[in-house]
Amino acid sequence: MLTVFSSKHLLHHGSELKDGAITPSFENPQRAETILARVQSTGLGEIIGEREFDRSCYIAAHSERYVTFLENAWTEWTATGKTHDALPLVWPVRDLAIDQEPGFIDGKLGFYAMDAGAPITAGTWKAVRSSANVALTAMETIINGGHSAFALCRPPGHHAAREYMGGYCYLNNAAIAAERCLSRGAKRVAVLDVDFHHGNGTQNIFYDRANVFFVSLHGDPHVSYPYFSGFAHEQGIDQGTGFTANYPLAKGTGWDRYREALKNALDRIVTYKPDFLIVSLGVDTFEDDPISHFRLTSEDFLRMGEQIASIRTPTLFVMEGGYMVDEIGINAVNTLQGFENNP
Ligand code: Q9C
Ligand code: ZN
Repeated sequence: MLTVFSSKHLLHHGSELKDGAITPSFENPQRAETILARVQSTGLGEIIGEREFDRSCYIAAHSERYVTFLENAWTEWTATGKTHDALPLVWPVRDLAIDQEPGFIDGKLGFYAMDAGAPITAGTWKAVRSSANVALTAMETIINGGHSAFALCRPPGHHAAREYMGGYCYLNNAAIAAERCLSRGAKRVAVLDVDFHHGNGTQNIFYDRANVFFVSLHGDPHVSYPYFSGFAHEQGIDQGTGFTANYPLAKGTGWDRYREALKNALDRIVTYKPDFLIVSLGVDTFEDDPISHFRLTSEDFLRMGEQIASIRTPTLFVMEGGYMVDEIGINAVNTLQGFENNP
């Protein structure tokens, strides 16, 4: 399988607000480097760099003003004399005014963020743009006839909505790739999100759409981040009704229960008859993940890949989460090898 990767991800390394303290982010550069090393050592396939894409490709999935905010945020932040990472500190919840963009960076950060888990640093925008370009480059090879590809994206994207960042995510790489398929002639695209956390951003972008079927398996939001999204009753709205499917799973879910939910999700995707499948591949469902609580083993990721391959649809894998760095390469590449080995 072809891998697309950009060293520009190294430009992004920041902090997050966790358990009441500012600490180095679990989402660190070593994650992508470890996956890359495993792709190389297993001989998964060719590795290529990313192409440049026009900013209009990002605006297919995000608002123009949000992309402008991301481009300028570091400059506006440092113009106030600050030198450390930017994190938001106030959010427009419920009845507060959301009718206009604030005129100052502190207000903008809260306006365009769902949490304090997506720091803006000096290199963030360059890394974020390269991550989206990695997804677009890999998608392009499938649109042009390839059967599968791996977009080794970092930072991840699935928590990023049309107009906000959060959960380590800025641009929604999977959603941007899905929009690209549609603009290149696809009629229907399915996005299968197997990251431990609900892909609230992808759901938000496609919630009222029938041409993108979004399906997510994740930790029950009653007790798991992002808490405010991913319940089973969220199934889409207007024309999109029935084209979002959520499978919240209990703490401690292991392969037996996961496999059943995945089978059900894949059956629904087959019924939908998508031209392309995009997998938001988070491996934070791993038993030793430091911030999640499912119990999949490294072996289980092989089976997950086999099961995804069984629906015989051109498939783009987009890297999302996974924080047990020691095993992240094994788990991500096991999924891809499982997919390739399916007879
Ligand atoms: N105690 C992704 O996997 N922090 N983002 C949760 C739980 C945010 C995860 C803390 C986790 C975001 C792409
Ligand atoms: Zn995750």
